[in-house]
Amino acid sequence: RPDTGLETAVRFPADFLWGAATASYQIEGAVTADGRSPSIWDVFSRQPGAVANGDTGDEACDHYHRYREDVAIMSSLGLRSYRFSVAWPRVQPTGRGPANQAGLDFYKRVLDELQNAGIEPWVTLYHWDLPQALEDAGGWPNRDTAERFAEYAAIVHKEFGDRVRFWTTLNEPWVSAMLGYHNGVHAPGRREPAAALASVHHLLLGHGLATSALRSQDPGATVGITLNLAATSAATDAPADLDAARRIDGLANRLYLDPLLLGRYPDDVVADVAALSDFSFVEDGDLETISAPIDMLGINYYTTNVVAAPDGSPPDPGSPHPAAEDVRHIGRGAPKTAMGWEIDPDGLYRTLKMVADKYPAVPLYVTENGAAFDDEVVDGVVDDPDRVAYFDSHLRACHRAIAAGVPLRGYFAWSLLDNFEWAFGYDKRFGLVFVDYRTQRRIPKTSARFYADVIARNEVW
Ligand code: PNW
Repeated sequence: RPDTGLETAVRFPADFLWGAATASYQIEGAVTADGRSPSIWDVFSRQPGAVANGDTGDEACDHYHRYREDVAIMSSLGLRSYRFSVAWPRVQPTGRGPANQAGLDFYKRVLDELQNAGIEPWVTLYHWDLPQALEDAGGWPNRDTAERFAEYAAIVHKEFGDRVRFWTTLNEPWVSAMLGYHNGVHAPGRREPAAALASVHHLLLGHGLATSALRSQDPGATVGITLNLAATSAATDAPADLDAARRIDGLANRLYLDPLLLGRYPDDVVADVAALSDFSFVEDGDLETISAPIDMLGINYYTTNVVAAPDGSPPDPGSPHPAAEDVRHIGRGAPKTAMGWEIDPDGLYRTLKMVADKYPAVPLYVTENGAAFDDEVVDGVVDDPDRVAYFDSHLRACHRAIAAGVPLRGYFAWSLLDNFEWAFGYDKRFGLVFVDYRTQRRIPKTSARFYADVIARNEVW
């Protein structure tokens, strides 16, 4: 990699957990194998116009059949940990009732392979593939889904609890609720703001109930949740801009952090959305359940928000922020990734610092961070200097946070493989490893070599 001579080497703590992450629907394929039933993504991706190019997860990276090769790639990169998700519809095809052993057996095979490779498994119980049968019964706006989730979590933990130390209940409840039920960009594609707010609560409740189920089965388990967080700032110090930042910070960050870590919903956010919901879905005891202590908090970080006050222009119909569709999203003018997301490594530092400063101490992990760029294979090689620079700068931000006292314990690159990037289909490539979807050939990118070197040296140099 180019030696600019401008940066100094930064060394990470000896026990820092280095990994990479994936999610079931994004990589597995084999959507009808061994008794798996449809998830909301199988159904949603078939709706015309829902996903770019009409792509679906039917084959994805065929990881269901190629997991051995994929674990071998993880070994070659020296990953210490691998974060993956379990597909609920493989384990409980209708979202309730007895476990489907054939579905569990797939993850058993993956865990065997990881164990042989000496790679620490990190299980996410829910990364958005809700059994369609539960959506048909009302989905996350329905309180019963939280109970069903806890039951499913207990099944998975009972089966794998002896071999898995790290458990994430939910990945990014903000995305599930707001993209799934408010702007409809993700499955199940509903545009019902009141239902989206009920989903927030039932997702968090599901997290709390699952956490307590896991603890009762193994008091020693390391249990937490992953949130996508983004430090949010105002375009100027004008009071109206500051208020816009307060609103978006409330909807994107505090609506999740406050109930989980402080045991209450933020009053200002509840007031902001009062015309949509009276929060009557909150029952006695729910906030105690939701705020039961966690052992770690996962943070997924991609970019930040810079916002300004409404200026009278029409509200954004695609906004993921209920009752804040009029807030203007202003860039900082920084270079963007292929997702159109501005690259702001300092934003990762600010996000970590915000959590550490404003909330009771909890070990933090960056459970996802990465970037899509327009990768190309040239002579069998995928050279991705932009992604190398992205990882380099964001890892330096992590190191600065640790030096400032933030209890950051590990980092997971998103993603191990190029994969099904939700509404963007296979167009957007986030992998350390390139996937040729015609042949399923895997080609580690330059960034994979870079990351392997970082792990081996335990430093960015
Ligand atoms: C995360 N947004 O999703 C997910 O956890 C991954 O599955 C996904 O592939 C990755 O980030 C890259 O997108 C997000 O609209 C999707 O702000 C959308 C948003 C944020 C995160």
